[in-house]
Amino acid sequence: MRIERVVAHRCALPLVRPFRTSFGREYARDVVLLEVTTADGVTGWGECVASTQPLYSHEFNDAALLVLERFLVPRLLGRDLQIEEVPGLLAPVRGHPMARGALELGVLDAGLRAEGRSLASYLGGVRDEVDCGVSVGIPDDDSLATLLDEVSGYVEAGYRRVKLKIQPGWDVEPTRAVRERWPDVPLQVDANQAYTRADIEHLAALDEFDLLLVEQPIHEDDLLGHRLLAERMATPVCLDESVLSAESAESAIDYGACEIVNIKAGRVGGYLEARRVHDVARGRGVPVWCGGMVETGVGRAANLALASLPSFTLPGDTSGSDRFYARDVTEPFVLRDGRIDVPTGPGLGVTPIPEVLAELTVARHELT
Ligand code: SMG
Ligand code: MG
Repeated sequence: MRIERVVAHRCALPLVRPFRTSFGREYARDVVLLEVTTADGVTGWGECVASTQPLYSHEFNDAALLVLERFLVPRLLGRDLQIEEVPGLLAPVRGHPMARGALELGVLDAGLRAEGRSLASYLGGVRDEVDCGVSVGIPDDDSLATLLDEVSGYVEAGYRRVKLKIQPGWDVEPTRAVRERWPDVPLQVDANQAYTRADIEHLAALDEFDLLLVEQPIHEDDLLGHRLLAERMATPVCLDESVLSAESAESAIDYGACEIVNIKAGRVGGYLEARRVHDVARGRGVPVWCGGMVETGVGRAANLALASLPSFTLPGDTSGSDRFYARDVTEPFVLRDGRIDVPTGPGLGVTPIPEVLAELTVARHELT
């Protein structure tokens, strides 16, 4: 296939409620969608999962657009390529995995659409529906009542697992409150690096709540800290931000810093690298699950395809579109009995609805 044109649509999507984590609070999602067109006139879509500000990681959308336009898109433009060549062609550009992942996804979608093949089938999916979890932010008013009210809505909606965002001052108490109210709900917590090695004893207090895992409690560079925590805690330690490639997943697992892996394609540079992370974990008997970055239907479709691979044995942050959006850019993904169907159509199986995309778009950038 030959890539002829790449257009970035920068969209603003209001969230149904603010999403607050240990690193910030979002009221709306700033999303870059890439429209990739081939010389044969086939169009594919990719989503960049960075945000306006570099708070989850170093990436942010202004920088992603710049690196795409100046360094990434030119590496693919006008040449005959196979999907499998894309990571290698983009690899010389260091860092910026979310920008690389967005472009790779657009090319993947276009290539698979041309072949009439679904992303799940291409990646090696083995499930036609996936178990879904939901990520619950820190309430705006810091109140347990607000938290319980929100969780109650998700439990009633049928989610198969609940993840609570935690930070110092918002950890043991909210986890206890949720566990007491729902003794059987599969539960886990995510700190987004908010703790240090000095907090290991404090974090070990979470053991009493029978959690599936504790996600990225300590700084992403501190593998020793995570290993010490894993040795101290009965609850499995899961890494998110620390895992940037299949190689880093392998190091973290073999070092003893990571007993479960959260896989996000954007964090590792795309869905092909995400599959490599899955394969490394699988080879070591380490369970994985699909993380989320508050994606629109474009990225959500791809995550569902990824989550259909065999070692995704834990429910992912693959919630229904209505968890975040009253109106998504694609047809919404809807939870049914706590699960969502893996798209079966060619490529992503969904596309942005032109009128909705036009309404949500705040800027359009020709990247070619
Ligand atoms: O998409 O459901 C979702 C969000 C899941 O909690 C979630 N993601 O660290 O895992 C994580 C956070 C990062 C969100 S940054 C926008
Ligand atoms: Mg996380």
